[in-house]
Amino acid sequence: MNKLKLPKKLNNSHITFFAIAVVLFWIKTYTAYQLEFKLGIDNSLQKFLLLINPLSSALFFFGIALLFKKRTKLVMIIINFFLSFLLYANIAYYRFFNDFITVPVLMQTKTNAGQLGDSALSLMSPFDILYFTDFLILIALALTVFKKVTVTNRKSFKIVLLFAITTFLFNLGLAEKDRPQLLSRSFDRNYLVKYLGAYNFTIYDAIQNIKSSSQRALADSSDITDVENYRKANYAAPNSEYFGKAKGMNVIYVSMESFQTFMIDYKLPDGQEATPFLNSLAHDNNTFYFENFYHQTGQGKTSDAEFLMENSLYPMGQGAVFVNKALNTFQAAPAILKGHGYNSAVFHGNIKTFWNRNVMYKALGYDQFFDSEYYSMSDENTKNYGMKDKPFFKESMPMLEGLKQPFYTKFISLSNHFPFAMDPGDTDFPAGDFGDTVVNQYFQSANYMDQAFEQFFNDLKADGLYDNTVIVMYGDHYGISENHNEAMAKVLGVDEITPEINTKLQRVPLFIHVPGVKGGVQKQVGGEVDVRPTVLHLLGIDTKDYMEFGSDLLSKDHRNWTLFRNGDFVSSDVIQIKDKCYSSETGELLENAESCKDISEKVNTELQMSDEIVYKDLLRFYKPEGYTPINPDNYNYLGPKGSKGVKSSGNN
Ligand code: GP9
Ligand code: MN
Repeated sequence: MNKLKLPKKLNNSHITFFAIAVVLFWIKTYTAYQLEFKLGIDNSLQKFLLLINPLSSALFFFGIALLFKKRTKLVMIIINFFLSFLLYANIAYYRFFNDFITVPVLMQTKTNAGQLGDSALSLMSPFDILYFTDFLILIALALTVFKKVTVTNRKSFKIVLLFAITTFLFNLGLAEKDRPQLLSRSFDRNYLVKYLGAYNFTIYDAIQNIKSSSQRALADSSDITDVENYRKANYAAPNSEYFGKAKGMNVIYVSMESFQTFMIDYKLPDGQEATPFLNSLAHDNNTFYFENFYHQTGQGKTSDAEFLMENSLYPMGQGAVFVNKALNTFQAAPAILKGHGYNSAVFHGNIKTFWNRNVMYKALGYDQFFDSEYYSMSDENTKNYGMKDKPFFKESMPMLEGLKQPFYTKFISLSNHFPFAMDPGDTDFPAGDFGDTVVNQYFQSANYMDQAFEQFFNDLKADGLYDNTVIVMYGDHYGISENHNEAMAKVLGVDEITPEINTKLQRVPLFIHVPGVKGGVQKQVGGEVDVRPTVLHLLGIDTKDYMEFGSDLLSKDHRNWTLFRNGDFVSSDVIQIKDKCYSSETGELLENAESCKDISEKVNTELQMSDEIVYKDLLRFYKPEGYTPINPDNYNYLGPKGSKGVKSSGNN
């Protein structure tokens, strides 16, 4: 080895040592990405980003070593060791959990050590030592050819740092181009790693956790008192006509991806209805169909809708509760119902890490999570993020039938997602003709979803579950954004989309089908936050002791207004948009904004209180009467094959 000689100029340069460290590390990380992780790369920009993302990390971290005057090589080797160790830890963890290590995972060492158990060794192979090759090469070089190199200066550090930052910003810029709001929405760890790399992901994750835990640390039990008082003063008592009418029945929630109310009973110019099945459901005798029901989601989209429905709390103004607050204490519907003998499960044909669901569902108390691993994710069966609705519901049936009853389940449909393009052969329904591809395709895509729901209902009838199951179906959030308002004006046959019409376009359908109970079209104004008390009251569970902001839609005291996450709101009389007050009926601007003032104050109070609960994790200080807290650590979602030496999913 000593004979190995580099040209003198290079040999004397710490920069050469640095460059070797960077290149080796870059190659290694990229190889690991290719061999170990399923990142779902689907275009050439993503391929390129994956290739360059280890570079900015390598430049930055190894660049730190250049700050050290004397022990540059040693520091570089130590840094390499830590980064290699982090990469390898992620590799081993991913082999088992199909997920990346996060700060909370590290903090839950008890659970994770238990989960890894005996399997830890079987996840490693002697060849894994290759993931430390660069580390070993650096040591060898430092002891031989670079033995005498000591010179360094801070100027080189500055240049390297500048280069690292430029590479990182270039990387981030391209990533944001491909996936807007990558950092603020932070929907999936796989995405962050794919776009920014495993090391940058760890830094991002650490910053998020520091922010979160400092807010939490400052809170104490007295912070919940105000919320309790507000809650008592605003509680809408159950309607005796409906309370307990569905007691002991199974519950199925269906999240209808991007589905908006304007579609119900809508006829295209040629007279065709895109959603004949849902239209008939809206007029079904045993269905409560809420036509003035609004989504209240923020950046967390589908996951925010799930959060609202199951916790009756509001989502965060920025980011997603599912991602940023998944370690909080919640008293969610599945956990409440567990105390009433229910078994719970979620069905969703997408990877489990999306929206951090595999972590959040434990905090919500879901016994099982049937994610993409349980479905045949063939090219034919999938689109956008995952399973198309028809094969999704079909393949879910045996899993649903296998559940212990009574069950509380949630099916998250997926194929009616932006941009709503259909695969050839999946539809013979004509596209709309409104001069906007997205809007035109929406009709075809919604029609496909409608057929999938019909097939699901038929299957439920065929296997006998239908008559003993409450089915709650809700549109999760808008599908067609304001960018398409020109076409939407044509769809609705109006000259322009006014602020009032735009607000009403935020309506999403809510159906609650209760066997044996007379329903009907419901006019009251409500939002996703109201669903939990409505459904729990139907099941005979009074929610008065739970910290929630919803108001039972069937209660005689239902408040008849609903708010949006940005502070706007709608009631049966008024609509407030950006501090302006309009009449709900005519849409005209009301000069005397007094009519909006009362509700406006409540809206601000509620959003603020809900944020307090979420940001400060206040439910950890509160135990509702008769509620048995669940422990998220007792839940595991290990996929269809399960694993040796690991507890099976669920129960305490
Ligand atoms: C992905 C699905 C869709 O799993 O929930 O996500 P969205 O973009 O609608 O939040
Ligand atoms: Mn969605």
